[in-house]
Amino acid sequence: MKKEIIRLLEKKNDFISGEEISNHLGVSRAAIWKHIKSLKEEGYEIESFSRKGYRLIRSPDLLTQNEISKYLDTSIIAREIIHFDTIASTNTKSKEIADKGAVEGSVIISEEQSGGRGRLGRQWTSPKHKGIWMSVILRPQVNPIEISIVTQVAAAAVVKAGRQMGYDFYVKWPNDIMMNDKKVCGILTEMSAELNHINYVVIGIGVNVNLGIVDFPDDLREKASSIKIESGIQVNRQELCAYILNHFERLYGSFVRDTKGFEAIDICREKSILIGKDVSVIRGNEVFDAFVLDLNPAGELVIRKKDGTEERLFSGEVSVRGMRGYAI
Ligand code: BT5
Repeated sequence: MKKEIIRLLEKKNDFISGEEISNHLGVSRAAIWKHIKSLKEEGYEIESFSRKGYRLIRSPDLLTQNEISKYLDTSIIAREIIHFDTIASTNTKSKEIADKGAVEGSVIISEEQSGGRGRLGRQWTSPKHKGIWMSVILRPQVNPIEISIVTQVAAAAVVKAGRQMGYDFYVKWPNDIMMNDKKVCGILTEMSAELNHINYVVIGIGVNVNLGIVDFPDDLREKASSIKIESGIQVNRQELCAYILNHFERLYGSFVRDTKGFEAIDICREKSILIGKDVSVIRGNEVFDAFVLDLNPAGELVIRKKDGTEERLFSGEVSVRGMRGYAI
């Protein structure tokens, strides 16, 4: 109901009487008043005068279902959006609710994470209202060994969403999105599976949207950045968030159909910052230098080692560093 009220207020763009709203939506004026009160508590600025009715002055910059759905064009992904003001980690929360049976496509978003996570127990800085910290719950009927491609599907969705808004993103295999050689987004894929059956997959996407330099801890300032810092423009988080989900639904749909994810891999290859570069590969305790030849259709990084042998790297197992710095 609140969503419908917001839509009416937006459409009118002027005062609209309580009577008109109640006629439109078929509920009492008292009920409308209650919903308006609750919207105000959520941060909507709504003027109300007894004879004129209500007028929307400003919607809050929040990643709620009400706000994101204006830009959404999906049928499965984000059919349910659960929004938090603050939470430890959207991936952890997603796993909790997926264990209890949450439907495929459920999206968990938080304005802030107090314990945001990267891979291998690393931390993810997630300050309030500055980024997109979200996770998507998936239940793909594919073999668990195919699933690492989903990270590339998410990366390609972020690249396409960025392109739609005029930003040029690059991919640092397997899970970083870069702007001007700095990390502006990270992806964390986690899975619960049996030997040959997936219970669920959680894809966590963290995008540094409107963070300023001071929002990053000192040790990250060299290698991390935000879209706002790199472009000089305050970015509409709601729009970017919805576009990522829109593109993700299409690319994920085609991955589930053929388990190949060709379009996503093509995008990651086209926008790869590693192909054709010398890198340092970190695999467990082993560190070695290599030259990156390609990203193959299975989403594996094809490298040539110093002794001339070629190897394919699976995303779960390695980190890749540039020779001069984090990126290249
Ligand atoms: C990642 O791990 O890049 C995956 C990050 C996924 C974050 C999302 S937010 C929503 C969802 N909920 C979660 O709890 N997580 C996901 P990795 O490749 O391991 O990179 C982690 C490293 O990136 C850290 O050790 C830092 O060096 C660096 N880092 C931390 N916060 C960052 C930030 N905001 N931007 C860029 N780099 C960051």
